[in-house]
Amino acid sequence: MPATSVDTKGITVSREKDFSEWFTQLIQKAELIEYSPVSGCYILRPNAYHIWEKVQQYFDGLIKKDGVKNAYFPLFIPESLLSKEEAHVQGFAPEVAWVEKGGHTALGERLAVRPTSETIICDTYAKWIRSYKDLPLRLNQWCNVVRWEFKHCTPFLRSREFLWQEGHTAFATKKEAEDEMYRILDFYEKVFVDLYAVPVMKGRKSEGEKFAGAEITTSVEAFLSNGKAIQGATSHHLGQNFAKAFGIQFKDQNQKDQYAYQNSWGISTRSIGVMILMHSDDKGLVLPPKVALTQVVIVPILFDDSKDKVLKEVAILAAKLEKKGVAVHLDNRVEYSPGWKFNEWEMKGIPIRIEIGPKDLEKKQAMVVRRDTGVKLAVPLGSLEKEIPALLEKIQQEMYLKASKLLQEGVVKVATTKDAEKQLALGKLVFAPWCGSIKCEEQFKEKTGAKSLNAPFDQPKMKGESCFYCSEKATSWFYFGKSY
Ligand code: 86X
Repeated sequence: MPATSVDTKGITVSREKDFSEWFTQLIQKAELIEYSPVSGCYILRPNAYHIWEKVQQYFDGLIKKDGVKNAYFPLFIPESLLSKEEAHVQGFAPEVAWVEKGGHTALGERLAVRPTSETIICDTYAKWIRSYKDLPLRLNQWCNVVRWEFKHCTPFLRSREFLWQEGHTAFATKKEAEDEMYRILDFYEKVFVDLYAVPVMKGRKSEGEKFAGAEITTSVEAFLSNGKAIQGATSHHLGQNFAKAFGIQFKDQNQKDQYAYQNSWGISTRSIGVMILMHSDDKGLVLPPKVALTQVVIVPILFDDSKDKVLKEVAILAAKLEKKGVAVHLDNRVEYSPGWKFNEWEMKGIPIRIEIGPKDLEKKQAMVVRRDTGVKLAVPLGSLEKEIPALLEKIQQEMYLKASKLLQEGVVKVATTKDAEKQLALGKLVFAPWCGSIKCEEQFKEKTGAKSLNAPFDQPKMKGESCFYCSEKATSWFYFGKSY
């Protein structure tokens, strides 16, 4: 019997008891991920790839409206190019994957499989940028990147190949560049809030946590119910660091040579992992309606004597909902029991399930069940067309509100290391005044396993607070937490 087949059985551990095993089972049983023969490389199945396509459409629309254009740069980067900017390669070198041969013939120069494309793009920009009239130059690419991780890999969260977009831009002035960095960060926040229903902490990274090639790194970070924070996307201001290394110079209006100011920014398929971890439960995936490939599943309750009537009615309903722009799936399979189907669609995170049987038809109603809350209510058949799109909106909003509450309740202001340790042990994030020194951050991490996440842009007014760790004068309030 299919009802007992292994691959469709529920998740066998609870989220609370074994978070990592729960996640591993969930992503396979919800048919998001299939494992591949290469360790650390995963197959994104249609349920997962659809989410990425939604992010692509949405973010691509935002940046294009802002004036960014898409392009594509090669996958292979010559070693000489990759080594050009010291700070850039430093620390990353062990993760680079290399192509050394074509067939049986050794290449004259090794080629890196792109881990990120600053070098090849800056090399190109140096040829294109001559005058202030060539600026700003703002390109983005949607592509895959490879980083040969040696730590344990996890689908979405840490994989050796992943998909992302990388934006690379050049400006005549620092001000324009910095403004863009913040605008793009706002777009990332919109992806998390509007699509993923995930609230984020938006802010500036510490000196220790920023990208070494950048002057300022900004990020959005999410907070999960296991007490851990996770970075969602980053937007960097590179200053003139790369322009100097790659000779990106232009003549300004006074015919004076200047180095361009640059940014780079990215969001990856890791963000899908953040969304899954944020919302899902012991029954499986919970999808925000905005990213669900199937938003509504209709499960007819079939008996021999009323089968035809019920099937006719659900087909009419499915067509009506589709016309309203709802992504509907009609589960007409006769080989599976309704209960079995309910479990399957719950596992897959479908936001709404509609059940219709002969008794419902008599009462001219359907049972509507929300995946996020489990709440079940009877809705008159005639109202479904109007009620279902409204309910999808409501689910999207309430998933966001629930996650916001978790974040709000998860952040605690602290003044001392002792306070911070106590709160972290309780699974909280801490918000603390900090002097900003790398030494404090390192020692605190040693002690607690928590690092700085970011400093929000709208800071509480400083009233001469001292650093929560070393008691020197604090320079800004930072979020700290255990993180992925
Ligand atoms: C840093 C910086 C930046 C564009 C982003 O964060 C968003 C999109 N790039 C990426 N970074 C590296 O520069 C890097 C370089 C090498 Cl050589 C590597 F093997 C791994 C890397 N990882 C991150």
